[in-house]
Amino acid sequence: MSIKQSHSYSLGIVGLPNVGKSTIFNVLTKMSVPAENFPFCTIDKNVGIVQIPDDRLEKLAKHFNAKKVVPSMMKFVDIAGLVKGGSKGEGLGNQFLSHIREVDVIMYVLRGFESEKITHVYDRIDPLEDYEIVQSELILKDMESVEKRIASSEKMKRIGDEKAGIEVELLEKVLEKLNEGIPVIDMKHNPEEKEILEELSLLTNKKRFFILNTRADIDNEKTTNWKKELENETGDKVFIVDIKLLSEMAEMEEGEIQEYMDMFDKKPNRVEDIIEGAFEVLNLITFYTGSEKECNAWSIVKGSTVKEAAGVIHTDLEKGFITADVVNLEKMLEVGGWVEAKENGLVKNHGKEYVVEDGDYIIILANTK
Ligand SMILES: Nc1nc2c(ncn2[C@@H]2O[C@H](COP(=O)(O)OP(=O)(O)OP(=O)(O)O)[C@@H](O)[C@H]2O)c(=O)[nH]1
Ligand SMILES: [Mg+2]
Repeated sequence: MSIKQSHSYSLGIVGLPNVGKSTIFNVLTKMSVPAENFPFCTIDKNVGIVQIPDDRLEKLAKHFNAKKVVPSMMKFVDIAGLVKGGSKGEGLGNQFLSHIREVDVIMYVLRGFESEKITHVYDRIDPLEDYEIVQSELILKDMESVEKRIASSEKMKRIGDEKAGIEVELLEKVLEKLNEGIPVIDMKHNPEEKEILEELSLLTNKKRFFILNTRADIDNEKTTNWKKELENETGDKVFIVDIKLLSEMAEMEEGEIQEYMDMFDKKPNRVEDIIEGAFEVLNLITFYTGSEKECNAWSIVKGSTVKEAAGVIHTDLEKGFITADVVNLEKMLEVGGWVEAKENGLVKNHGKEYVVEDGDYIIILANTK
């Protein structure tokens, strides 16, 4: 039985041109060290798969002296900057929007930094308005997709397809709301409607969060207000990130970074904070498996059962699932290991309905023939 690479969730980076998207993409994707233990692969010049930094996995691997360590992964997609009217052929951006159809979460990068040298396409600094512009482009692209789908469903409806009829009715309502500037994710839909909409992979139906790119050493009122306004308007998480600082830190040694960080009263957000943010937005937790041969970290949506967790590792493990022994990884290591954890009654045996908790170390018993 082969071990499947943990399904990697993916994140799409969007924003106006020259706001720091590629810079942050480079910082995020450079985290990987060139050791075979930490697989890193660049699929395309603007797509990178990154290992999730994970202290608990490191501790587990050290405990077992594991030959191989397989962290959980996240895929990042960096696209060209969007501009107003992109959907009508301005700039390059809109044609690249299709590259982020499949991502699980969208990270907006908004420019808050002033610089004479770096041109702003609209010659002013206004992250809130920039957000509106970028979002409008996503909405326009979605309207295009919805209109196309309505046209094809109409045909099916005419030949008596009942489901197509329901779909047309729903999509027409969605189109109307999109036209009012409401992203799909902010509309109210019942589970059946949600399912129909899922299929369309609409850009404004994705979870999202914001990077407000501005200098870390000036904690000014302007930045705080931008953050508040954005949070109020969207209800989503906003990270203040000094992208230039991060890219400078990427070139430094760890000791040097610490010295640098100590200069700030309030610690600037780092790459780990951004990834943690993405995990939170996606509602993901991590569980662990492995021993001397190989230690793995796996990401899974909070609320998943241990049987579903088995499926993340291998479909055969889910199909043949019998039972699982589960212990909190850190508690297990505290008492000295698996045997000690068992002796101390920390290991619990669970059936398929057990809901996995963040930090669980799991041994699955399955009939895989
Ligand atoms: N002063 C300053 N410059 C920055 C910052 N972030 C990025 N830059 C600079 O801005 C320029 C554009 O950055 P990119 O990361 O290429 O921007 P982008 O959003 O990918 O731009 P497009 O690919 O054109 O859409 C580069 O010269 C960066 O060095 C920042 O926080 N402060
Ligand atoms: Mg770029």
